[in-house]
Amino acid sequence: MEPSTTSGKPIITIGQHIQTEQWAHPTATGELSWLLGAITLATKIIESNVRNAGIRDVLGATGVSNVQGELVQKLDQISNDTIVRCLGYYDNVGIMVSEEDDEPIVAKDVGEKGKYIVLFDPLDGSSNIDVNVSIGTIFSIMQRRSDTPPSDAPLSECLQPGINQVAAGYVVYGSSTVMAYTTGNGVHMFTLDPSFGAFVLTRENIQMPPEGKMYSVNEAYRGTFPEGYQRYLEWAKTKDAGTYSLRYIGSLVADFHRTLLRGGVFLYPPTAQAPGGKLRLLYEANPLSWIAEQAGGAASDGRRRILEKQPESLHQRTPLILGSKTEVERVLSFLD
Ligand code: P6P
Repeated sequence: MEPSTTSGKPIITIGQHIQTEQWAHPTATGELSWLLGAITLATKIIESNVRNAGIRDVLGATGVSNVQGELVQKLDQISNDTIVRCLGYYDNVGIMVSEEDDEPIVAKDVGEKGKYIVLFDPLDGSSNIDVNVSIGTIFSIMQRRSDTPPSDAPLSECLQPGINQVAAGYVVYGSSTVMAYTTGNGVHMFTLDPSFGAFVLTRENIQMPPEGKMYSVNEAYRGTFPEGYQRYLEWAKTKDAGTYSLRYIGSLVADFHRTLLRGGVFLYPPTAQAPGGKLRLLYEANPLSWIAEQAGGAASDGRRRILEKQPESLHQRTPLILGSKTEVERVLSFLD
């Protein structure tokens, strides 16, 4: 049974867990722990806005579009501002990269002290907000590679492959609010207890089921997927494949959270509308791919491991095949 605040089992908050992780690294300075704590604070504030969206005037669009060409929802902007305000004014955050901002954000020029780059999608799936479908926040943390002042940092500092991440996580605002994170020492999951506003440990060292008879894809675009993907989807419907189910929420964090816990595979292939894929490499694919791998899963763009891709631009998109190792390998076998 999962520990909870009433089961008599230990009550461990995410702050205590992060601290324990830090103590396991004698050279750790505590800065990353602080950073994860600031992100946790931001997601609690976002959660409060999401839960009250129908009551507070935060539903609907702002009327402006972001760098992705998507209409920015009010909650997108509020969530983005919240993360910047919780993170941006501390010396260990040098640069932030957000889905909502064309350029990197340097909230405070802290000189060579700003050792971390925080990359995030403040509210993924926001088109679902107005219809009460689960949405989420995704974050990735890297270290800067030079001691130039952040405001003079070349863009290349932000364009690091996913293998360089030092921490990654997501929060899914669903029937409950759940955060999962990794610092490279397994994947650990926490549920927000709204009665006292803390994320409490509910699952430690999560292992994704190695197989799962569930695939998650928007089949409406099937006709424009590359042929190999179409062959996989045909196969998945045959008796040879066994009984696969299709589950697609249309909110990446929710579809990934289910895949992490139940197994299966999420895929967003190249389409006619998005020939390079739709999902963003730096602050969607990289963090979720690292979490998947840390949980024993796999992540590919159809040709190579997501975490080894060298980003060419800040908001670069990528095809994404993400989930149970066996299921990802099965999809790849159709693409050869
Ligand atoms: P489609 C939401 O807009 C999002 O960025 C992801 O959360 C989700 O997985 C994907 O787009 C859904 O895209 O084209 O199926 O609506």
